[in-house]
Amino acid sequence: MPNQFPLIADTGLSEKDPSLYALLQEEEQRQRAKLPLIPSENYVSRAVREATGSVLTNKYSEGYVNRRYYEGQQVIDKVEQLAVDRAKAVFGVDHANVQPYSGSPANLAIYAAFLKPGDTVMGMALPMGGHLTHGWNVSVTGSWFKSVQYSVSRQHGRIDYDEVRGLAKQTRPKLLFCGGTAIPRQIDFAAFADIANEIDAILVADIAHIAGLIAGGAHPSPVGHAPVISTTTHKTLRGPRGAMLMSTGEYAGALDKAVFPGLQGGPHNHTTAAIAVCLHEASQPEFKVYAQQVVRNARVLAEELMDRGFDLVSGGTDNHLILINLTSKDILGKPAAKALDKAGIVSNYNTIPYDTRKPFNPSGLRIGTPAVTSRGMGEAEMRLLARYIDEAIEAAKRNSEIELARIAEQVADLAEQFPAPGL
Ligand code: DSN
Repeated sequence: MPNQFPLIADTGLSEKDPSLYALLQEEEQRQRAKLPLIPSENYVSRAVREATGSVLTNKYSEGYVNRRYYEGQQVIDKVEQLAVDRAKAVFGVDHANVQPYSGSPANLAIYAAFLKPGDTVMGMALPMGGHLTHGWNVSVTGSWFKSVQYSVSRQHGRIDYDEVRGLAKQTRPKLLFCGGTAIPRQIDFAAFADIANEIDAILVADIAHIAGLIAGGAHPSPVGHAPVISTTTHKTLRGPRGAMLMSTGEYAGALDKAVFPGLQGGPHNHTTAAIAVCLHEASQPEFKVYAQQVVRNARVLAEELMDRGFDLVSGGTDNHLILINLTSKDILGKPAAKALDKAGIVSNYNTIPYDTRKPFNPSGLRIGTPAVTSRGMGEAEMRLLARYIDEAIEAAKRNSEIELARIAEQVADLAEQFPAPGL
């Protein structure tokens, strides 16, 4: 039977849309040739990419396993159940919801589950290392709710738990967030749990940055301390861009209702499938080796940078992340990050605690080791990277494009020796 009307040609991307195809090729080449030190970025495996690009993108499935508003869920239900079961096994939690579209919607669902507008939430201030959705003022979490923000100590750049306790007792938030985006030190979940218990608040551990480290046993787990846990899946966990909420049984129903129908419609089933794949990968013995190496690499990179006169917030790192205060190097974060990018090292400028500068050109630089460790790099390569960072920053101060180009060649050689997975 001939087609009754002209169909949209079903050709591959290179033929259908050469302009977009060329852009994707360009980005793939960039990801191969440059070394990403952005601590929230990583490379997914080929298997995770395959699941992300799978036919599951064609399916609607509002609701939860065996409770859907659309038919045709024979496969989707099994996929989501697999992802949920694997999340529960990897993190040792009672309940997991794998539907949040990403970290910010996941965190918003926590507010929807437990707070009314105007209630009080407490989290770490964004410029201190927290996250926008932990009550920072430009986020709706800081304007629709009464927000109390804690800092790190001016002296040592770490959380001062007595100060957090004092503020919590004074302001009595209903939700207490721990975790963030620029915290180079281990989070003491037990200390946070004590504080939350004293004021009868629900403790939320946002483990987005460290989920992979926790899964691999390279950072203590919040399970048993925080009854609600939020995470993205694409950082150290090496999954697709997505998120999960995990909790004790007590809070399961409220969280599920808040995600759907509270905030979201149909889950992104292709992402759910890819989350299932990354959780399978995270349960393998090799993942433990990976997570430990991420931390070891960060420690070596931090030590090497300090030996070269860099001032690190908190004096080092316990995890995957290093926050550099560039003030003593006489350069700002933005020109430093731009120079590093020219040298083939991708980082991001970042505020440092008590920064006197604005976030768009702050005093700090944030780097981390998850992606380069995924490429198989170890301590020797971290020493080289510290040298390249140091040289690139000195070159930037002299405006030496020639020197940056020379470093870029060396970085490209190093990148070639350690091919990026999944490409
Ligand atoms: N944007 C993420 C990060 O880079 O840490 C946090 O949401």
